[in-house]
Amino acid sequence: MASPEETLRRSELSALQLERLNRQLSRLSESPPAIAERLASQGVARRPLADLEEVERLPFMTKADLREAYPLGLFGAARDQVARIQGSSGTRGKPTLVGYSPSDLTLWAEVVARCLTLAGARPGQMLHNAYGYGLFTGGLGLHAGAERLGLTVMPASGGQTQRQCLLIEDLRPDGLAATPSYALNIAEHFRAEGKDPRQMGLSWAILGAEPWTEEMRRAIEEAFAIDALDIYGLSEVIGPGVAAECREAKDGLHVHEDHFLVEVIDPETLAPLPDGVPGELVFTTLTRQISPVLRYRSGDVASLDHTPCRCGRTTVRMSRIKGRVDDMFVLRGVNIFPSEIERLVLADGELAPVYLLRLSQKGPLPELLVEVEALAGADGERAARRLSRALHDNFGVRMDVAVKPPGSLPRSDGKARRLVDER
Ligand code: DLL
Repeated sequence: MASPEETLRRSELSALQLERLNRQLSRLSESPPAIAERLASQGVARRPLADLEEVERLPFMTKADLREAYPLGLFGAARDQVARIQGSSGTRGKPTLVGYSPSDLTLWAEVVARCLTLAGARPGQMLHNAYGYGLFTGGLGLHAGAERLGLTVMPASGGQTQRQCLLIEDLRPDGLAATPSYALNIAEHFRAEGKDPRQMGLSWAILGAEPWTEEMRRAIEEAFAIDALDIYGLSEVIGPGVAAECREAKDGLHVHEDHFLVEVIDPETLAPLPDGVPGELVFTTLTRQISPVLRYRSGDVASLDHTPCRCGRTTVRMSRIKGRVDDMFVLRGVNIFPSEIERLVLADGELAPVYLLRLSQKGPLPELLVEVEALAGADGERAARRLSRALHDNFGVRMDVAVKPPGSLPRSDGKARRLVDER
């Protein structure tokens, strides 16, 4: 069942958002100092906004602001008000840390519970949670949301895939939470043990934390005989729970707009973009007490759709994330996201659903090597030639394809690394 906030009329929702935004702005004009000063310097400190459109007058925040304020500078609260600290993985340099008050943790659990409901979870079911527990928000975020909804949670965390398989086989959970790449890794592990993942009794999975494609969805749904739903979020906004797909339509992720105001902008000109046009997602937290963000530039590329959804919810839907602005690379003048290559690799019936992109530059121009694996018994060389042709037809540029021995490409147990930049 959708919660009442997910079925408000647009006018009611906008009024609620405006009221919450103004409350948040008046809090922010006092603290944290970095945001308060910026608001003051732009002359928007004290006067409440008259309508939501006016949000465009407010300054943006970026990851660089969070890095500058490391460790706790943007929390906007004394340390003893903070019930929990989480962060983003920070593969390069220091992690980005965010804080939660007790009521922020309640809000987080509530939006994750909504996502699980969207995915088809019902109280009394069991969730196998294979998102990593720790600083990363995936494990603890899904855990709290599942408890809130009344599920039994198996806190498996990421890794030790053999044990994951054993627990799934013996406990027969209804749902699986993992990154899409890890879900496939688990399916592969079952098969390697001579077991059919379709026989494990799973019926749905809630997958996210990394970009994935419709082709990947199909591969996962077929592997386990389940419905696979997309969940999106980022620690700077709350963690998982910002948005998720409904099982009824599987057509865009419902954004929990009563807590998160979303915009899409052109990342170059910073101008707002209309529905249907992909651009950078920008979020404002409306209710978070600690680590609030104002027009936070997520770096994620998607478009919005305000048309009503088949499931009855009225919240805006965002498209699947195409990729991160920083993961896009340019090959002979063509802009490419790794996910666009994923589509082609997974559409090939003779290739395994794993790949690694290596970007190098020996001469004057960058070159891309697409590493793939052939399925057992398939003609790898023929598949490589076919993929090479499909890549050329699709992008109009040449890319090299290398078929690696089965099982030799790295498998992920969390966020998969798709692109290795060797330049
Ligand atoms: O990845 C939160 C999360 C956990 C979401 C579990 C979903 C499930 P961070 O570690 O802060 O938080 O990384 C956030 O991951 O800006 C996106 O680039 C990417 N991301 C998250 N969900 C999706 C998704 C978590 N469904 C960053 N599709 C975001 C594509 C996603 N990318």
